[in-house]
Amino acid sequence: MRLINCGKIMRLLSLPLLVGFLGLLFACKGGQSPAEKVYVPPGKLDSYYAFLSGGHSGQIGVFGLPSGRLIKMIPVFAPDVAIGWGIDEGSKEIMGGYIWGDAHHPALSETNGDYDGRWLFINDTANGRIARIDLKDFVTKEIITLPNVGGNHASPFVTPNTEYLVGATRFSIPVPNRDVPIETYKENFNGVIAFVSVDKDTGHMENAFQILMPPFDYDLADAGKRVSYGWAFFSCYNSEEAYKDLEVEASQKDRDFIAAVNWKAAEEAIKEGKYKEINGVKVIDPQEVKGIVYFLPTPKSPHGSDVTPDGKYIVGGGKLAAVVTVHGFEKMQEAIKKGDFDGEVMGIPILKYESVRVAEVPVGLGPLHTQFDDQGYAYTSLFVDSAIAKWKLGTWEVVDKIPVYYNIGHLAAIHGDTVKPRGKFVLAMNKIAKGRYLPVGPSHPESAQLIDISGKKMEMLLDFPTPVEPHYGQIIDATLIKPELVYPLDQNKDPYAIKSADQARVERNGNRVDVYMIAIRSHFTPNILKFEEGDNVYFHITNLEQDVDITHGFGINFSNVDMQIEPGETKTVKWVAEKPGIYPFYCTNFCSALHQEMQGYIEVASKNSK
Ligand code: K7E
Ligand code: CUA
Repeated sequence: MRLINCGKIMRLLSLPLLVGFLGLLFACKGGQSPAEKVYVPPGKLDSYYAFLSGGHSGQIGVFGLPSGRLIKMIPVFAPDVAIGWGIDEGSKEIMGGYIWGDAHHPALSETNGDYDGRWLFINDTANGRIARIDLKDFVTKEIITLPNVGGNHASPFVTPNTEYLVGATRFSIPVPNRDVPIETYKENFNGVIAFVSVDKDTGHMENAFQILMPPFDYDLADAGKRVSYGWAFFSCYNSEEAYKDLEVEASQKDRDFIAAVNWKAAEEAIKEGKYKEINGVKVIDPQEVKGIVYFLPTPKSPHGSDVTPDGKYIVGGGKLAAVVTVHGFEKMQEAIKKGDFDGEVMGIPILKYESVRVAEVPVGLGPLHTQFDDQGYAYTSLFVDSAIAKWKLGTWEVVDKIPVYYNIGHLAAIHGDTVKPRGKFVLAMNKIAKGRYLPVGPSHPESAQLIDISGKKMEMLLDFPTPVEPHYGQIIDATLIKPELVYPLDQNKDPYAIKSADQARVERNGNRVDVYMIAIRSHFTPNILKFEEGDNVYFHITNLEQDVDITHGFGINFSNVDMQIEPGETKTVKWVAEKPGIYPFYCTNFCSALHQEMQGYIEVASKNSK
């Protein structure tokens, strides 16, 4: 007996089931989970490079996004014993005698206002420098000092065709630096805004010119773009000109400034010889040369200074305010034309606030930095609120807010400070990220958080730790970077390079000994070396490999010598034969099945043994 007609029931059910199943499939596809959005399967590559500054570690962290995987640390201002950065002669010279730096703001080179993937620059707040990393091999190639700049913090933001990198004083000092009483700060101290030119073929940096400024603390900067091309905008606090107890004394005024610099006009002034030379740099004094700098009043102790992708607006993050202030570039031009001034400082006109301000956007507490997407929205980090506010350009309304953990400093969107932001994600770089990871002692790892910005509401996707203190970061489409994977041996122009084992040799000149050595799987030639006590030995080692990722190391026992030599590369390292005895040396980078056999001996004979 059949109580139920199964066939009929199945027919009745099948249509709704099918619809339901398809619906579910569709919903899953459209609404990927956070895990799916950041998952990069084994063997697959990330879509973006994120370059995050390493703060006072003096390095740069390279992360893949969306996975958040740390790919590489690039040593810049600090030694790295694994690769010999700061140990071999070439990198020691680039580091210029310092072993630390405070790296805050990575800046990718730009062409027509968008990242071009050629170079990465970064400032050193501590010792007033800018470094250039070549993205062909991710190696620091050059470090330049900016004379007269005390604490180069507002740096090294690039102009739209990388004509210039900017720099500016955080800690005013006497210019030129000399011994004066600190109490004469107002009379004797100065800030400086610096422009460093970049050779468009080689990337080589030169101090182009500087502008003498009042002794304020210059904080962040951004170059004008599109309509505001030819200008650059520097936030500053401490217009009180305090030199002690800044926490209180530099927080008195309700408004400080964004300094608008017409760098095209400055170029003209330099051509006309309107400068004086201080410490070898051409310096323009705004008391003598007019029309170069203007002050835009900005509440309160502003931090970030960010220009919108269309170049029409300058956004000031009012650190001690609850708003970001938006200035209009056109309004600024009109106000300058009309002479709409409210006094001046050191010959620099202060524009009337009402004449330049377009909006005050009530984003929340402690606004610091602003980035942009491809849909006309801005994203502002809120340090005090520990949140990101999303707001609309043009209507100036806040449309969304998301908490971050905790105390966000900078944030970075994909190409988020260029003329062509790509949207998709914003990365929060949090300063005081308590308890986000397994505890490792009193100092908790800082944290970056990846947020999906493609929808109406921001969505938190991922947490990952960042080395030391991430200040700024920039995120670039990975297809724009095409690193070289080996150095072609036939193009190796190092004066100490040798191209085959039969050129290997030892040359003595007094107590200077030059060793021309090759490294190739799995031996060094020569590998038995005899020196005399007191010899200064220069090892010039060429890695003859042309296979990808076959790197050799060279480390000497009982010494500070270690370095890594990449395929096709020559490096020189100095070692002093201080004491008689036997010194093994070996390849420190695992390179082959016989890596462990890749070794040699140095014998140092005592002076009186002959
Ligand atoms: Cu940490 Cu750009 Cu030095 Cu802001 S800076 S937070
Ligand atoms: Cu060469 Cu290990």
